[in-house]
Amino acid sequence: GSAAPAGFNAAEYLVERHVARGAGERTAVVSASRTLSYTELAAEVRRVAAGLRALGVRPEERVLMCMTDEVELFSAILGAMYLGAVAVPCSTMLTGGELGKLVADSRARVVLGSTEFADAARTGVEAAPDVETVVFTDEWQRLREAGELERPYPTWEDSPALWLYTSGTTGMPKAAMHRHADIRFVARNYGQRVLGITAEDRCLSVAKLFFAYGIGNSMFFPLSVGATALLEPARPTPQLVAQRAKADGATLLFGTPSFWGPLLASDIADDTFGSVRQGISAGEALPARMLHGMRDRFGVEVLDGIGSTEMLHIFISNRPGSARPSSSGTPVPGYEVQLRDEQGGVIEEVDRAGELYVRGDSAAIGYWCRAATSRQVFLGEWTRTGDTYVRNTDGTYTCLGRFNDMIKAGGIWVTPSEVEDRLLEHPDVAEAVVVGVPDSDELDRPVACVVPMPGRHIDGDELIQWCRETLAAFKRPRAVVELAELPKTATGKIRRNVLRAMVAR
Ligand code: 3SK
Repeated sequence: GSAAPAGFNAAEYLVERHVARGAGERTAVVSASRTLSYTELAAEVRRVAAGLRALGVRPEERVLMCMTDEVELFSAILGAMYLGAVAVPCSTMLTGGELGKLVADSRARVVLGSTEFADAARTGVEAAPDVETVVFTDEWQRLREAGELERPYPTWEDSPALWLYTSGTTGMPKAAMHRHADIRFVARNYGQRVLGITAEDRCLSVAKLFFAYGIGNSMFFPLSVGATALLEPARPTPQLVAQRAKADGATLLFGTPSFWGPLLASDIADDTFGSVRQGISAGEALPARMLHGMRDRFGVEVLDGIGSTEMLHIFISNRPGSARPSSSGTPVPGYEVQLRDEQGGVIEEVDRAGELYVRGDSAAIGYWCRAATSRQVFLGEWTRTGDTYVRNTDGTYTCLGRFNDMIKAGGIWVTPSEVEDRLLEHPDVAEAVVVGVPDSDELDRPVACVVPMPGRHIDGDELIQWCRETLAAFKRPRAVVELAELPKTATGKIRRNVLRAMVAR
């Protein structure tokens, strides 16, 4: 039989462990409004856990959050885990309708929201009959009044801790379900063994806590070693991030190519990032121009890596001191990767493209209530990434694009069919296909290719606005191309590759 499950609670590991070891006075988190020591954060986590329990939340139930990066979200995620419940931090970029689908899918009975998202949250909750209580940050005291939960719920390594919604090629986003042990695994293998994070580090992330990339950067890695998380609730413009990095002495700066590009185009002073010992990039492949620009102008080496929500964080990465342009690097300790051809055969040769598969102990246990999709993605110990990669002669891996039609815009997945469905609701549109078209930095942007209804013409700006009415802004097409017809195969399937090449010209 299998061994008895080992006890482990990620919130205790990330917060109370440091207090128990006498490091409670160290700074755990600096937000836009407050600074909390580990002792203070531990108390806050125990209070939120007690407050959630008083609202009737039971271990293993979901608590959904639509909140900005502030101390409240930090303690909500950790408080839910401390109670043995499941934290479900959701994107703050979604419309009320989009959020409602996630709330209903999760079957959360308690929703926590930042007051500024009250309208979206209220609309969302209307579509979710299971929700009993919504607490906004301006009534947070309600959550803190029930005293402190004395001790963490005795979760096991394999108990569910965190769900992160991710988009798919078709249909609704689905929740990748992560265990308590996954959090320790990514913190040890990427945070500690690749980045060499120590208690002296101060982490600043452009990606927010509701992204897998962001929660690792701003919570799991710093808290795993007693370091400091720098939280910023506002949109991460280059000016704001530069100001926070300088004022708060960031040592690790986590970004994406869609941040490095505007940063390099800005007039921000070259000595701004003097405290930063390492830059990190993920979300999209880092263009060589940005790697060189960040090093030559700001003196910051940016390590490119690839991760996924399904694996919780980065599993192929460059290494400090030897970042190689146009490469995601080599597997992170604890992970193995394979390239497979379309028949599933393992590719041994270098320079031959294949789909990237990864094996490692932080893989999600599946998608919530998506058995068929889970069986296609989580194949025993191996997880399919959907990315096309090659192995170079030096053993590093380079990304060539997607195996399917998904588009990564600004580092965030966009499901073409979701945007196409919206375009097709417009009375002027007969056919619509959305493809990812590379810009001058080779970063994909969604472009809508549209065939008008007979006798009609397409107004591109109006169609983009049409999409913005019901879809999150990051999903909108950045351009609209009118076509007389779409390229199709003999059986009527749209030839997306041909379309991509047509509109890229
Ligand atoms: O997009 C990535 O490369 C990534 C990195 C870390 C965690 C999650 C993701 C999707």
